[in-house]
Amino acid sequence: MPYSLGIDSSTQSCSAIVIDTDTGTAVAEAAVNFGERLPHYSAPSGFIEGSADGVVHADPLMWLDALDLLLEDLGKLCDLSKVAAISGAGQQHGSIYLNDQWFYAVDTLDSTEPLSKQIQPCLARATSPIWMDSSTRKECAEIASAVGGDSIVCKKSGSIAVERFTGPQIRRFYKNDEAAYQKTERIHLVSSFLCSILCGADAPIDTGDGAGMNLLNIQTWEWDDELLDATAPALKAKLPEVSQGSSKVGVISEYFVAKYGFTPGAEVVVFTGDNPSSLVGMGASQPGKVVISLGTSDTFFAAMPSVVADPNGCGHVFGNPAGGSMSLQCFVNGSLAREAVKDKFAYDWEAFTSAFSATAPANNGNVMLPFFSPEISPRIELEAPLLAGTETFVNWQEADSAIRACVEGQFVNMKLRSDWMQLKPEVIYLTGGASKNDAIAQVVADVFQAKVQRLAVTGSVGLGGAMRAANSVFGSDLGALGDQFCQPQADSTIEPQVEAATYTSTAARLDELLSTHL
Ligand code: ADP
Ligand code: XUL
Repeated sequence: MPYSLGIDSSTQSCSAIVIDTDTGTAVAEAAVNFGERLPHYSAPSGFIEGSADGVVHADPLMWLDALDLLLEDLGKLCDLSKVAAISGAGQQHGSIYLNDQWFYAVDTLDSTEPLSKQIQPCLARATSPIWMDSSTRKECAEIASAVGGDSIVCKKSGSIAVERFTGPQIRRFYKNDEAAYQKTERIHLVSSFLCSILCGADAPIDTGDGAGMNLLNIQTWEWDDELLDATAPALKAKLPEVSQGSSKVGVISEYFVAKYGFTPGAEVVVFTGDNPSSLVGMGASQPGKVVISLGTSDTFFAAMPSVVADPNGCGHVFGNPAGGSMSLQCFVNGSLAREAVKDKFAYDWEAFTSAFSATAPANNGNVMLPFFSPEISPRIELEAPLLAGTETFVNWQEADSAIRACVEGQFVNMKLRSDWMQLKPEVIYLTGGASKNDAIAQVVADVFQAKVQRLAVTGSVGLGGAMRAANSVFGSDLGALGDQFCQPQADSTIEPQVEAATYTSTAARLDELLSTHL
């Protein structure tokens, strides 16, 4: 069987994985860190530093240079002529603004010149706002008010108008530089931009990444006319087509054949957002499994059996590249909150972990909402945690109890905020830096009353791309690919150890604490 290639253009790097579905192995992996390999873009962490008012942009030409470097590296590690299926993903929400030269340029890429040099004249806006940009509060309010309120935006697009989402970003561009907006003939997401380059043709946006724009209707999976009108004039003509995540959109451009030795005719499948791709790459694209990622912030995502939007407006609904939809909910106070409690008592992670054996599940009624910074799930402007319980506990005099309360508070809150998804997970896949901590994993299993597993997979975004490509091009079953590539680590399973009702009173106390501050 030929190989399948998955590409992940993320915030700090562009990486790739080549898989062989016959042998169930990764043939090659490579990564290009933007800051390290492309220092002349002055973006050590992948974005241009020093902007004011919440503006965070990146140079889209940097993503193209990284793609060239990545394929050059990858070609030294494996035989790229064996690749017959290609897909990938981009950091969500980021947007690229292209003029009328784009359509011809992407169709006639010259393998003797770098990609960046050929696309540079096509940019109608020199830089791209990315997901870290929070400059559009005003535009979010304007869009919501134009269509009748946040709840309508949420019902239509799967999320309330959110600062980092592409629609509000487009509106800000239109308001600040109308002439450049008028010159813009195509607006791409990071995913659809790179997909276009790879297949040498203007590519569609998939329903997974498209739903992160506040422009796509999650019932019809088509651009929503009312949201388009509320965002900027004549926007529909500037957007690509929408397609389902399994669509084949073209074959590899001659540029990559001549330059890196790909085989003509290698098929390209539509790209998606990094989170939808990770859902596939974690082996969780069918309902029943939930992924909880414990990184800087905590993220909860899952395939959904039906399309419902969060009535509270905190969560997001995206298209699931495997069909249907997925939910995603972000919790700002994740690892950094756990670290803040740990550091308050000058503990290391070992002492932090021991605190759980020194205390009992449900913590004798001592509870905490560990919000050290404003939270978005639920939306609450706090700068310090809320505590309830014994006097010594609320005065931060019980270290072990505070640590348990922090973690229990995080996951009981996560369960309460994700109830709208109507999921009954059989298994939770834990990933991210804190997932290796067994005590934290035990609290997750106990609160959600589900088995918790850690997967051997690293780089689930790129892997998801390679699996999707193999699924669409070779007809390989996604479930079978998951069995091959997404196996749990040996001895990593944690079963619930307490009864379902254990956290009922914790949930009630946390809700009570919240209601006094909302
Ligand atoms: P990101 O991808 O957002 O950069 P990671 O997934 O790499 O984040 O996770 C990093 C976090 O993991 C650190 O902020 C740290 O708090 C947490 N972490 C590392 N080791 C442990 C541990 N043993 N127990 C709990 N948390 C840990
Ligand atoms: C999701 C989000 C981030 C980006 C970058 O809504 O903003 O997860 O996709 O990873």
